[in-house]
Amino acid sequence: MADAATKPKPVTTTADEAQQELTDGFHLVIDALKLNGINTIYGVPGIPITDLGRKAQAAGMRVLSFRHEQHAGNAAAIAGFLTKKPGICLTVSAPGFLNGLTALANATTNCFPMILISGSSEREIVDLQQGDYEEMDQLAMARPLCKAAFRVLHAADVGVGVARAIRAALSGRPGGVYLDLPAKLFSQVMDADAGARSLVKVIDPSPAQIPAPAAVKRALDVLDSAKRPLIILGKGAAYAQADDAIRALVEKSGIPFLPMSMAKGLLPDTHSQCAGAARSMVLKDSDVVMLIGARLNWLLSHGKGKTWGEPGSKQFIQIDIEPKEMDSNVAIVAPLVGDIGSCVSALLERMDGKWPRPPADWIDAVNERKQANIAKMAPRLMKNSAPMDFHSALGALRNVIKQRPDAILVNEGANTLDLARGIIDMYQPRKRLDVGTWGIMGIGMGFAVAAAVETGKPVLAVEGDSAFGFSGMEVETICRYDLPVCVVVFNNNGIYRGTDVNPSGGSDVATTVFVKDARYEKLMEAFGGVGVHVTTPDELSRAVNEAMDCGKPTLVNAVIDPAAGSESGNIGKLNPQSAVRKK
Ligand SMILES: Cc1ncc(C[n+]2csc(CCOP(=O)(O)OP(=O)(O)O)c2C)c(N)n1
Ligand SMILES: [Mg+2]
Repeated sequence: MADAATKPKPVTTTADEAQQELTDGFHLVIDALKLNGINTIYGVPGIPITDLGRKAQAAGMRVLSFRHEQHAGNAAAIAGFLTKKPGICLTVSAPGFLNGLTALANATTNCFPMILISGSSEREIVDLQQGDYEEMDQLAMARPLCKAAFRVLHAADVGVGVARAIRAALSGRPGGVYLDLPAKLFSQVMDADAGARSLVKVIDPSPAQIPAPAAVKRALDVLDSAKRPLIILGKGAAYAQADDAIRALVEKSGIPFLPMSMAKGLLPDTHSQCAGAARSMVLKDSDVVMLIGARLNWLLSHGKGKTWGEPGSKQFIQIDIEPKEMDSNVAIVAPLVGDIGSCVSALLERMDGKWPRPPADWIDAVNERKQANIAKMAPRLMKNSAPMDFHSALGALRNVIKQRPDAILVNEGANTLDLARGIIDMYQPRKRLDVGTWGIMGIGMGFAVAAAVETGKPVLAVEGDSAFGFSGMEVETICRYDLPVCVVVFNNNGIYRGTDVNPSGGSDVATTVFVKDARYEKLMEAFGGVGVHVTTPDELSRAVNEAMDCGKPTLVNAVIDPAAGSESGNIGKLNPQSAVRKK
């Protein structure tokens, strides 16, 4: 049955009684989402979906309006990552849809389950290219950028359309799905009972995928043969929410582990087996590497080259739900295909009580390197000087998270990202949300909003000044919903640095620099939040601690030495270099 609150308004006259038994496209979409436990929508209103948002709110859903669809889309995507339910982004046709599409493509690349629902214009006019209001063949545009794309033309198909979208987003490797809802659909009416019967509650949308016993044995045989084993945890492992099993596997095996960025905290970064501080060494010197929900893409130098030591020195075991992931870059000697929870549990079951610890010389070598690197870094994190550099500012924020391990850290930028990833230890799973596989700028405020909404925990967003600019207007959204978000802008006057000069000597500034000494905190004040300007690590600590304690929307403008950063942070070597010296 349709939810009482979502039915058309009660009517009293006999003539209208027939009305009471009707439902329409608007209500069917809302009922279909609610039936599947989806209660939050992130979007931007406008023709033809304004009323859908209103009616969803009236039906008890949380409908959060943003200032730009890309940020609503990013919010939906990270909601999907955090909850294992598809996050919903709702947009208008053509331009709104396109604004949401970047987030949809990014979600698909990062394997976050989300559904972009966009209203669309009259099919008959769009297909004849007769120039309709916001005309665009959205379904065709979306298809190559997501896992699946569907259009619903008839009210009676809304239930199946929503069900297919949910199943496509969640099953196997999760990702983005596009659902096209033409304007005409919303006003289509049908019998309310038939409508209710047409809805589909999706049963077991991400079924367990059990690995083959032979594949489990093969993986354990390879692991057993290792002299210098390493486990790499990816964000797939974080998404899986198999935290206890993963921790048990790591601890039972005694193998050093390396967390990828968004897998930090799956086991605490301070865990004795964490090899984060000896990253270069373990990648180079390990002989057997077990990847758990981590892909051998550019972030791991494709599993080859100098990073990985002598060619042919490595054997890879890979756990992934997607069989096509295997051998994507280098040969995988022991592919273990299945969902991460099932695979890790299967490995654990077969590792009997006397599983051998890795050779002591390997563990000692890793620990030695780790301690040396930690000791080298320590004094840089404790400097209390003005202007701050990245290390001293991040040293302060590191303590904030140490004292609040359940807070969520959102992070984007270049230096601000790469250095924060190394310096700020994480202690709990799924607490670090960042630029992901694409290194995309602009996720900041969207992720921060959804992190606060979905978890109710305080959020600390550590943002390069350039990165912040991509989604900065959403501070109004943060204030409007009064979310416990503290944004820290690392203000070094530009992209990577604020010191570049225009090589032509002309009056335009260099391409990478911004207005000097900008006061970003005033943006937050404009909407009733708290703005603070800080120049030392002590001031930064005080301001952020206060914000995190009181939960008021806060923006801390943290002045960073404009000369402190390096080109592209840690990935400068990816910039193409030409032998030609011409300017
Ligand atoms: C959507 C998008 N556009 C552009 C880039 C290129 N890019 C990488 S990092 C960055 C900004 C770095 O500056 P900032 O955020 O201030 O960090 P800093 O190094 O100064 O701390 C840009 C524009 C990108 N990654 N994503
Ligand atoms: Mg900057």
